[in-house]
Amino acid sequence: MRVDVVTAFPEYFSSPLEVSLVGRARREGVLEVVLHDLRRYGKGPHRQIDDAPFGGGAGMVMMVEPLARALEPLASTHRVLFTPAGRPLLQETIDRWSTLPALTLICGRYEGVDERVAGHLVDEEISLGDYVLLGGEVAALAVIEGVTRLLPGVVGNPTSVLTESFRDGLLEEPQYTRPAEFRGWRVPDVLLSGDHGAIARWRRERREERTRRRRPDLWERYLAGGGAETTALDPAGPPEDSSTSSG
Ligand code: JF5
Repeated sequence: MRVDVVTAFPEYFSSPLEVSLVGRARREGVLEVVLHDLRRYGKGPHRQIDDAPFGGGAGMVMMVEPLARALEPLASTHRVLFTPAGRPLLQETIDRWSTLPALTLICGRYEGVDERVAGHLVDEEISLGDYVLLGGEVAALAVIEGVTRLLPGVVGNPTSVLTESFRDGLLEEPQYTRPAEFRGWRVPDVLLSGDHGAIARWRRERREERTRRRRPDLWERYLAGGGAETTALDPAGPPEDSSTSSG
């Protein structure tokens, strides 16, 4: 997969693209990232990329022309502009993008981006979350990480299974590793019991409790979708419905 990034700060991406699984995916050729320095397309001797807003007001707005010129060779790719005014980034968004041959990530900056960019030069406007950053660079890196872990061969584990836990609509359960006791802080006894049924029930209960308390929005959707009735409690899956099976 190829990811193009349009940014006024290409050096922002140096280390994050070198280390960890993203770095390895790039070295192995599974992922290609091409950085485009927006300043190269800036106006005049100062390579200007922003200007004062029409109608007045504080701050500066990213100009349409530098972005238009930077995006010209990328017109055949799926182009995403990061802005707090976009639709929220979800796992399903990343799943969808991870199957594309080419994705372009455009990093907004300043107090905004000339609306003609969103209107004529991009396919989607996306927000990383309900907070304001200085630029879209962190959002672009979040997408690169999210997409990379779904590319074939990047994560040893079958990733479809990992993403599945998010798709069933619950937060993850608490996890523990050795030692079983540290400073008197004990790992829950059930996890040491060897009783796989009890462990599966405990995990499901912790996931439900966590989701109900921390994410009432996800909890409502989970209940509306049938809750545990429609998701497998154990790897064998739910029992068959005798009224619809052939036997
Ligand atoms: C930006 C105008 C872009 O702040 C963000 C952002 C927050 N969630 N997702 C993106 O991007 C930088 C600021 C102002 C456009």
